[in-house]
Amino acid sequence: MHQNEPLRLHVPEPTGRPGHATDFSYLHVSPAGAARRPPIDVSPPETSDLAFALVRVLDDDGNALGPWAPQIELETVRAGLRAMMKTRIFDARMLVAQRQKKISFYMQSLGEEAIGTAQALALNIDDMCFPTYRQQSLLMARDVPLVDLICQLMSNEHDPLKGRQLPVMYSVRKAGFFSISGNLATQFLQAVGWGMASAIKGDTKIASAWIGDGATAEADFDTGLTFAHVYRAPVILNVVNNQWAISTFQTIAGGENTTFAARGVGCGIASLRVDGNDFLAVYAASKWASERARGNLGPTLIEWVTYRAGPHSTSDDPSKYRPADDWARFPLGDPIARLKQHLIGIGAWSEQEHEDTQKALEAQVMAAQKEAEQYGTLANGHISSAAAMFEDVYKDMPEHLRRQRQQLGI
Ligand SMILES: Cc1ncc(C[n+]2csc(CCOP(=O)(O)OP(=O)(O)O)c2C)c(N)n1
Repeated sequence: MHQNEPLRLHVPEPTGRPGHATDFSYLHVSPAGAARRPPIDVSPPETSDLAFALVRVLDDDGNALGPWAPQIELETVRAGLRAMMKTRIFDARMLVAQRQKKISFYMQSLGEEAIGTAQALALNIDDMCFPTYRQQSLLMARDVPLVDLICQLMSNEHDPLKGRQLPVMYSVRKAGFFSISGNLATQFLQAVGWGMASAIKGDTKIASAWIGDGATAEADFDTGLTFAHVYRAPVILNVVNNQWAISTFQTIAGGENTTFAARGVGCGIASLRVDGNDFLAVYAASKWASERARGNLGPTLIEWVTYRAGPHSTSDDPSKYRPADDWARFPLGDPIARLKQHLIGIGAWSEQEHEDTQKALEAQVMAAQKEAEQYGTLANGHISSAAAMFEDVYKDMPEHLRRQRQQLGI
């Protein structure tokens, strides 16, 4: 033993940096079909191995393998592919709109489209999702009108949120999409409370909580796990591990030599680590967790292993902190390409259909943007009335806000 050796602080570092390729062996990718599928009434400690494994269905050739291959209608899978494609097209289009100064800010979900899409299709429409800013695929899968979303992004006269929120911070109650907040992790704990309320009322709806790998370092994550475990809340606890939180690698949020799924097991929660770029695995694991929740069997934590393929936001430049070709080397690939390959392989899709769908969705997004722009863009000043700025701070406007509004002469 080196008794007198000076102590050192360990600061985790990614293996890859600009100009130096990432070594992705840290992901411990297992083959498709290898992970076992326990019964839904499994006790949480018995999921320990699954919290360190990787549930996968689609292999590299697009075959669906193993016990997690879901019972799913072909039409639902095709709808899933379309929703993923729509998400990506919408993201690309809005990125351009931000560069053209029509909107002030945008966040893409490139590479993560399967997670929200497949879970939305596995849930009921009245189950409430508590998303972060990177689950627009939930909205796409639930067919929320694109015009409403674009009006929010443009903060124009038809913005459902009246220009009060940063672009992307949608709120679509009737589509089971809880108001996004910029404060990381807060919604994770609130989702647990919503699930508890559903149980207190004797309802049948469940909640779906969302958080990124970085935000798991917030205290609300741990508090959420404690409450979910103690009250056996009907909630799916989704951790999207896309490897990065802006410029910080997931190891600095606690992912080194362990998994985020393992955190659930330690708190007495059934936990799975799943290939987040595998639409069929996402659907199957989400269904499994929803059946547990609906059957009063308790919460499930699912770590979705994926990769944030784009910049963190329109304000970020990833070339400063990670290799430019990182996504191309990521072992779990592209969720859209993988599902496309699977569907073509079973004769349920074709290159032609893909191309036609791509064109039709591009036209749909363009038409929605054109319509939304009629109500104003950031550039032309068609915004909600300034008087609306004072509304909804409280249910009834207090005297001091009334006075402030009068001081503006409106
Ligand atoms: C409480 C709080 N702290 C810091 C921030 C600034 N911030 C915004 S996004 C982000 C990174 C979050 O990363 P992660 O949770 O991994 O999600 P991802 O962006 O990768 O989807 C940070 C630090 C914030 N919005 N709220």
